[in-house]
Amino acid sequence: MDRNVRILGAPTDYGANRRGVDMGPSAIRYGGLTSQLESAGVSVTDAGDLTVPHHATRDADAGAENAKHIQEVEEVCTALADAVSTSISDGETPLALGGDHSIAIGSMVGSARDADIGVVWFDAHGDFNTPETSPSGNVHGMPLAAALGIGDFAGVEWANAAGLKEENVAIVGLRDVDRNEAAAIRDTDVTAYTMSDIDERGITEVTQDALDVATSGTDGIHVSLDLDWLDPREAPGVGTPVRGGATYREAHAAMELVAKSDALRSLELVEVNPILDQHNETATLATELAASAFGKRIL
Ligand code: 5AB
Ligand code: MN
Ligand code: MN
Ligand code: MN
Repeated sequence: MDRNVRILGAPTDYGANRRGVDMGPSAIRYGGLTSQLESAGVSVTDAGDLTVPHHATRDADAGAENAKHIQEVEEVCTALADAVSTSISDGETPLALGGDHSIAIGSMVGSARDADIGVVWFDAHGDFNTPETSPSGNVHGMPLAAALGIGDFAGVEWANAAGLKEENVAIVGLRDVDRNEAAAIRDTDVTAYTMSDIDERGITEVTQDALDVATSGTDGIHVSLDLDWLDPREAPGVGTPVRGGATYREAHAAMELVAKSDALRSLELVEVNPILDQHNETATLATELAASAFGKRIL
């Protein structure tokens, strides 16, 4: 079946505390996204960027201290959820470009609107904080908890509209998890693989297990790729780099397995920060990994 991919830019940094990640969509496009995707044999429509309220028009201290800019995050995520769900209804596969990882709440809500979905979350971090446990108040450290309805996101019912099942969520590549966040992950039925699991079992086995978790009894999967999943040597252009991440080859191997699963319903590339990047290499890498996830073949 021919796949039609719809690019949806979400140029927001309201969920993070380092400016610049809002330029991710431009950098990823400039890194050759459309031609990479076409080389994977999919047809591409670029829908441009969602409208994100400009910082100059918003109070710098908006939102509670423990969930900063939650109003702006909601605005962006609500618009993204609609765009993702419309794209899927039109028979396409939406590809969301962040932006910080808070946009994942919108992607998941949209992807799950008319279906039961699983999620595979490639990240150095758990993104499982809640306003109570977060050390930073930055919502990009909370999207998985928010979408699962965990924690006191007062007035944030929009976030857990995805109706995700914990048993269908897998996190891959953990190496920087806050103490209370770790306890929260352990308390759930979410499956979490650390970098040590990848060391011991190899990327292929771990990713296949994660895909099995996400596809079991679901209609398809959302794959969320935080570029800080990769080692900072490969992906320096991210706001929260952590040493000891996935290598270039491991990342491609994992994305190739995503393609093989034939279950991909929506994809997102997040946390690319061109201000912190070197020669746009992180953005370019993101485009290559997306091509692998859509089945790019060498032979
Ligand atoms: B990312 C931290 N756990 O909650 C927090 O990049 C970092 O989307 C979150 O994975 C990193 O602020 C969020 C310390
Ligand atoms: Mn991360
Ligand atoms: Mn949900
Ligand atoms: Mn993340």
